[in-house]
Amino acid sequence: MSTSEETLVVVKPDAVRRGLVGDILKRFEAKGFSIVRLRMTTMTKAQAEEFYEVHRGKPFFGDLVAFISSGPVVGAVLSGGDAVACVRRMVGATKSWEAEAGTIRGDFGLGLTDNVIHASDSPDSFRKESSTFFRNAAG
Ligand code: FUP
Repeated sequence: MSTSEETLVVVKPDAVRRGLVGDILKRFEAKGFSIVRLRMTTMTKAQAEEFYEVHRGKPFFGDLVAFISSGPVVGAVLSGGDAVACVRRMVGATKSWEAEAGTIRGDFGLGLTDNVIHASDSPDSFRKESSTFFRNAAG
């Protein structure tokens, strides 16, 4: 039996612009995860910098922050068995062109910074990222 836990996914601006929100979230529901929190928002630059804090100082940090705050994103907290690891497997490899067919990045994108979706990589990241993402959100 897997232990129930929560994780955060953020459908990135490239995927929102392309009208893929429904197709992407549907996969998590079909798998058996429950969407327990949902928010569409455009991140401020400061919020984006905090969200990607672990990457501060890396050469791609500026482009990453500019991209994630370039338009609306949809964040969802997913709840279910082994959510962090299972959702990461469903999302696929960071470089979308290398991601396996059947994964979200493998099926919907070709980018690196613009790689369709973000998913927390640990329970600790989930706590930090969701607190940043949902700050000042109603509900
Ligand atoms: P992932 O956990 O799969 O999202 O991947 P990483 O934590 O390694 O990367 C975080 C974000 O930085 C991703 F959106 C991809 C992006 N990135 C770049 O834009 N350039 C790089 O060289 C590495 C990562």
